[in-house]
Amino acid sequence: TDQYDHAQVQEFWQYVWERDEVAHLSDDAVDPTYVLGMFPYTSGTLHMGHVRNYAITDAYARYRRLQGDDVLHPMGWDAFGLPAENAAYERASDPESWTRACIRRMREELETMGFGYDWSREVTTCEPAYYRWNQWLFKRFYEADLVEFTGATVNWCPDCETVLADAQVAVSDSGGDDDHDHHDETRVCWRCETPVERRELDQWFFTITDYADELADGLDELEGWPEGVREIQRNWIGRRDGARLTFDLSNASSTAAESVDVFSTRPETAFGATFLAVSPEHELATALAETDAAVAAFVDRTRTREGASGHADREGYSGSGIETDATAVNPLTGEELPVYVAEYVLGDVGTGAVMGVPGHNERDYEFAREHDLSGETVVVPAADAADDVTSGPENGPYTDEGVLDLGTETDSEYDGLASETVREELLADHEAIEPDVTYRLRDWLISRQRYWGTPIPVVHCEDCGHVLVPDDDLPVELPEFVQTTGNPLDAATEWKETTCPDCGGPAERETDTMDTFVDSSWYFLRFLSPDLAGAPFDTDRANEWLPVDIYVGGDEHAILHLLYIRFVTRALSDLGLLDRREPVERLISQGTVLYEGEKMSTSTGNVVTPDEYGAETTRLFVLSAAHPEQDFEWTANDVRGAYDLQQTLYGMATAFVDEGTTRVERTPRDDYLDREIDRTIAATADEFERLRFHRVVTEIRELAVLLRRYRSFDRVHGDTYRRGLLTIATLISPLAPHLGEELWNILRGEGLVVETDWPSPATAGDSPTATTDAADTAPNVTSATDDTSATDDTSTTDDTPATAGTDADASTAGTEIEYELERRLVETTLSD
Ligand code: ANZ
Ligand code: ZN
Repeated sequence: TDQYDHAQVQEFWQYVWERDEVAHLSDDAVDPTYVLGMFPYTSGTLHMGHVRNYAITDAYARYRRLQGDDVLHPMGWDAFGLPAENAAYERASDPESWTRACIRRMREELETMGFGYDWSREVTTCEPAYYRWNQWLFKRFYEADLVEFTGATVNWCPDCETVLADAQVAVSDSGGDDDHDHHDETRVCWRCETPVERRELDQWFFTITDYADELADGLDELEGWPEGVREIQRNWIGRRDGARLTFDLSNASSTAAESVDVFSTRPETAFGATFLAVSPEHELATALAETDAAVAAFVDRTRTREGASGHADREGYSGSGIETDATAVNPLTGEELPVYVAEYVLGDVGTGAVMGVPGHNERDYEFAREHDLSGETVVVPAADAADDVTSGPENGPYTDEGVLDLGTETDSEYDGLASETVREELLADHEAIEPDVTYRLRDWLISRQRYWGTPIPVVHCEDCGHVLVPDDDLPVELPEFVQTTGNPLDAATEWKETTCPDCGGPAERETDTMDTFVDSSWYFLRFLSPDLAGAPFDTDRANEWLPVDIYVGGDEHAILHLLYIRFVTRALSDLGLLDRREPVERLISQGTVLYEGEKMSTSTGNVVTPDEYGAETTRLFVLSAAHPEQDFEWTANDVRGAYDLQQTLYGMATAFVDEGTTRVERTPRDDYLDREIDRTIAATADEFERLRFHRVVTEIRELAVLLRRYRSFDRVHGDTYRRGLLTIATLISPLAPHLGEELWNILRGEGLVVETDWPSPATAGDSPTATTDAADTAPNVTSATDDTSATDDTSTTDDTPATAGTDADASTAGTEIEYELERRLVETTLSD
């Protein structure tokens, strides 16, 4: 029969595309369009999120090729990471073989889907030829002062004697100590369930905070990025403009320190400060603990708490704190304030100390309540300023701007002024108050005490300290994997023991490996010159080929990955290796594919394998279901609809070629149809540009309906009808490339649709969009859908009474207006 055999069609065209290297991009290409999907982590199988992601980039890449662009559309593997190591332990194998097997399987799956990648540019991050450049970049960053080696708190299992990643820490709610410091869950080792400790270890960092301002400011210019992503990044960087206030310690005899600095965004509220609090990590806490046993005990207990450092949750509030015997002098009022060590003050935010303003700050208010401290309201809403009520914050803090209201006892030049004005004047006038900025962003901790990652190219020499491995000795390759409780690199004695590149004495290799986000922070550059031996990428080519014109990926990468590629691009630019400072022009954050309301993923187990209707149906469906940025529900019915569309189009092409008795003389209908084809061509170009693939499909369905209608009136004019079908073949080819080729082949018998050009209008000069406006086409969508999915070849139209009845008259009458009326009549009938 005339069924479209998707399995056979897919296999055949994939073979032809590979043979003809249709997705290959020559190195001489001039400023190609760079289309990139976030490369997958090598987990072993593609899930629906990947399929959607890569269907989007492939559709756009193929569209740009039709438009005559050279297109860079590469693919690679994010191949290092903990899961490979875990899998190796589970299967008593090694991370490399596991990863290789995953890559083989996933590449096969990508090929089955017909995604058109330039595989000659494939990049795999676990290969020494790739990760040597991580090491090289680490060295350049080190030389540029962008690397730091400093203490950080890590999870430590005392039984396994190893550092644990956050993901390896499980939470058990048994055995919690129900004391007042709110820790009633125990964090345990994933393997042996021993309670996890926190340890301070020296770790490697990239000092991304050097670029905090630039990374925040740059967001304003990223017009091709979704505002949501920009806002998330802005919050993550968390720039806060404020002030640093110096509080003198009045009984300094008890400590070495003479003053404490605090950071505040509202320095004018210092008029209402009633206490001062420092974090358990603060040097004042350390000094006070030396002479005060109660403070010492408190500091000990809280220092290793969650949130003490790094990116741990900062939102949680704990009211625990302890009063010390120190007192501080309020620089604005001269009042003596009690000094607390408090858990809610974070060691790595601002100065690690706060002035407590219960009248205007939520957390200070909570703390004051728990510790019986008074509060004072010093800023009031402008409307209340006249009333002479200066009460404490009984009803909670007033956190907005307002007017300074110090009551009758205090006499100040600022009283009655707007809080913003007071702030500005204090910053300008007061010597204990200086402008200051803080950020939420922390430096990027790149150390991992793990095997399956890039070795950090450093040796530790007793005499020379840290010595970088010379460029000529890169890459520092991973030793063979051994199964052990701790970091296998620690156990690899032969590998670890080395000589110092400086003095030739005995030295030890660094056993930390790099965070895998380092691998993915510059991979888009490696695609430009994947085999280059002397440098990570070709600078001239990068300057010509960048930015990535369109980057598509899931929103789980909206923060770190996208921040890191922006940081690394800037750092490379400052190293003179790149002109650009922003890597990505247009970012698409794809929506989620839902299945019965839940996210469809490998981990939830509800991945639909595309076997039944073929890979192409999956592509066509995910692209036609919704705009790339929207979520949509996977339903069998809609999948079936995508499948039927393919069958219908295939049926139309074969029927035309098989029976094709055609007419030679043109009628006004042919003019009309030509104009409709032109309109469709123009409209779909616009939709492709905006990635509205679902509207492209709608346009194609409508054109198909029109063609069938045209065919039902009379014998078709061969050229017109063929042109219509060929247009459909071309327009659908970015979405359903196998079908596109098949239709093309049936109708033309030669050439490839991937190598053709975007169709040109038959009616040059006419405004192609003039014939039908949007309001006119909108109602057709349903009828078009119903029509094409309910029938499988053109003969069915003969059964439609309205068509049969008008057929004879229409062929002779044939003015355009009549035709238009007929069309609407038919469509009305169909939509009933
Ligand atoms: C006094 C004050 C009064 C504050 C007021 C705010 C409002 P946000 O609020 O997110 O912009 N802060 C400063 N250092 C801190 C630390 N190490 N740990 C915990 N909190 C800290 O962040 C700025 C505010 O966070 C600062 O301004 C400070 O409280 C608090 F009406 O100072 B503020
Ligand atoms: Zn040495």
